[in-house]
Amino acid sequence: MKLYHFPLSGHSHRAALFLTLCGLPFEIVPVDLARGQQKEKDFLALNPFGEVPVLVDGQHVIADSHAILLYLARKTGPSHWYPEDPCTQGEIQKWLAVSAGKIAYGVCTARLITLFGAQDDAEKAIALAHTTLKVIEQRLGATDWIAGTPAPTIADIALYSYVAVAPEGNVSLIPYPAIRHWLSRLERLPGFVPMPRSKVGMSAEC
Ligand SMILES: N[C@@H](CCC(=O)N[C@@H](CS)C(=O)NCC(=O)O)C(=O)O
Repeated sequence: MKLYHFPLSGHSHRAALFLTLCGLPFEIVPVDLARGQQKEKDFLALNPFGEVPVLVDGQHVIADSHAILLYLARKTGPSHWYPEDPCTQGEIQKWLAVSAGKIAYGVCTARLITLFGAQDDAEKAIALAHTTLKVIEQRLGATDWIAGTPAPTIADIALYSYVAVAPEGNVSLIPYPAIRHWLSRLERLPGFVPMPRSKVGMSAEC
């Protein structure tokens, strides 16, 4: 399998993290977002939206980080990553939607501003980040894994990357002890690979 990837992208990281946690061999194909490689013809043929990550598995091309998580979870067969029962699947889908929405427009956008100088409303992104983290904190105060399962699911993987680097976007994790414990639990899983850290936002201070 080939993973088209940009190292500072949390969307790319969640796909790479899941591949390594599953012990699946893959080759990284770097896509230089700063150079606009994602908008070149060859890449657009893989993903017309011009975004990483994209997974290529033989004839199959899967764009979108959440689609990749689901594809890999189904490809590797039944497991704790995506349990069969409909209630858990519904719960997982709910958190994948949080990842694609509130996490993308909250913690992720706040970091895009500090790290890449994105023209966006930092105050609004940071406010959404905290509203979202408060809900996640409450949930993780009651269960080890976000979908309420005894073992991690792809919903935990989807949420991990941008939450882990939230301080880079000036979103402190100090008020969220349950989230910090959950991050540590994920980081102890065999095959874990870290999200690259950058000295921006609050992370510049430590
Ligand atoms: N829905 C997509 C979003 C992916 C995304 O936003 N990728 C960003 C990097 S983090 C990207 O490739 N941006 C390049 C651009 O917009 O030009 C997913 O979940 O994979």
